[in-house]
Amino acid sequence: MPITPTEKIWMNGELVDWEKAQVHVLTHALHYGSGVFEGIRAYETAEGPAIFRLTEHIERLFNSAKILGMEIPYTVDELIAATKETVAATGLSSCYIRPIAYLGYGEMGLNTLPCTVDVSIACWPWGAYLGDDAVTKGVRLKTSLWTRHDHNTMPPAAKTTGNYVNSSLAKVEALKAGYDEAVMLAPNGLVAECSGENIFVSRHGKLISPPLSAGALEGITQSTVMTIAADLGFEAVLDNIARTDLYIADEAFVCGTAAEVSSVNSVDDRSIACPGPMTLAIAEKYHQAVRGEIAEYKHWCELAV
Ligand code: PPE
Repeated sequence: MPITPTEKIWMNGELVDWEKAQVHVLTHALHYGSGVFEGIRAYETAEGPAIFRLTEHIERLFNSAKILGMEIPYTVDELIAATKETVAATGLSSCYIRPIAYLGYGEMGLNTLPCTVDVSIACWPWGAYLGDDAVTKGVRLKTSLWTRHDHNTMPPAAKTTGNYVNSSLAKVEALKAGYDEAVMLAPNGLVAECSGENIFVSRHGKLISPPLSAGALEGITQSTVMTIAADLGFEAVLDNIARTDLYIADEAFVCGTAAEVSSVNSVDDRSIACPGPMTLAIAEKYHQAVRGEIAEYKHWCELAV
């Protein structure tokens, strides 16, 4: 999806003009995928732009860095403040936010120990990730021929830039075959997640989503959905699912910061009732929660100014 430029990007402690936010071609992360990043959304609320679950996203960024053995030269609080400052500087009431910490210019080679860590935060307006009608019409999924990373190759728990080569292989394979998104299986053959979202199925009235141990990212939207589902009186658990759980699901949806809650209408051409009643109820409550319209979830909306 094309990027719409905004005013400023935060780079290593200062706001610079959008077009000046550049890196050297010999930046380590460009060669070796040595970066960690986040995808966050800010929404317009009655009190002004609010960044949804900002603290948890920044904490996950630090956990990704920890897995890589990368020392981010800022504190969690400093990057929370920097994210708010960036959103405020663009003047946008809602946007997508992309913080990234990466090994910078100056060292080449696989020994990352002497490398410097650079940090930047950009934001821009970003529409519906899987299409405007993804909740009502639903998306068509294809099981990828590419396997999700194993925990002992490229840890899927870390949101590492290099990990996303695997996601892109699956996404493009699905698009070229006429589908909207790819479901990825872990090396043990069980479902992990989609190329850029966690997945939920409903079977016998119970919602199930594969956890981190199944090769999924520990999604913040997944966690939000678990809370909303419980509050709606639905049983929801993190557990393993097989590919055939998807084929015979009562309903299914994918969720992520970018995709929000999007219904699934088929997996490998086996149709699934769409949009299902649980999916619709959860998607509606999520839509309200991120906009600060539900009192009990308001603590998730961290005001940018
Ligand atoms: N799994 C993967 C592989 C993933 O990339 C995401 C986010 C999720 C699960 C859901 O995580 P969370 O956003 O915390 O609920 N994918 C990001 C988009 C990837 C992209 O750059 O494109 C996102 O939603 O921001």
